[in-house]
Amino acid sequence: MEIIKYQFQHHGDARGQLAVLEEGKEFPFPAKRIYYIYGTQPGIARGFHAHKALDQVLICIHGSCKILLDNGREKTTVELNDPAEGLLVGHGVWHEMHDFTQDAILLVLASDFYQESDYIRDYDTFLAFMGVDKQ
Ligand code: T46
Repeated sequence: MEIIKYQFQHHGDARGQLAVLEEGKEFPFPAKRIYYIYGTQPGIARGFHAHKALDQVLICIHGSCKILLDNGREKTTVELNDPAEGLLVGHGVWHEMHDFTQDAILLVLASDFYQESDYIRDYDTFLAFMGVDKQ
């Protein structure tokens, strides 16, 4: 499946680094909501759902973690470990986040406000939503 990543503007100098994300340039939608996941306990995986309409860009701004992406037909895993890089997790993609380092901070830009009704938390329901026959 296609992996879409964004490289952010990266302004480094002798003082350190500064990354910039501008809507329409480094990410594709107005971010109505921003949240972040941190303090993830060892061995814990999160996610295990897809969104019906929500698009998101995931940025691991500290530490690292892995993101499993699954469109119902293909699966792939992407490691995030660069604070100047974002991963698009579009709607209709089942995703699981795992292998968080203890210092990991996963920042998420979301295209809409939180709505539990936008979540598909059951894998068979996800396959049906995507029109994929269960193997
Ligand atoms: C996603 C992945 C990448 C809210 O009340 N508002 C919010 O904006 C969010 C994101 C969560 N919550 C509540 C809902 C649950 O009671 O926070 C609790 C934990 O959420 P959840 O179990 O869905 O967390 P993850 O890490 O499994 O998933 C989160 C996002 O919810 C989800 O949209 O795509 O990160």
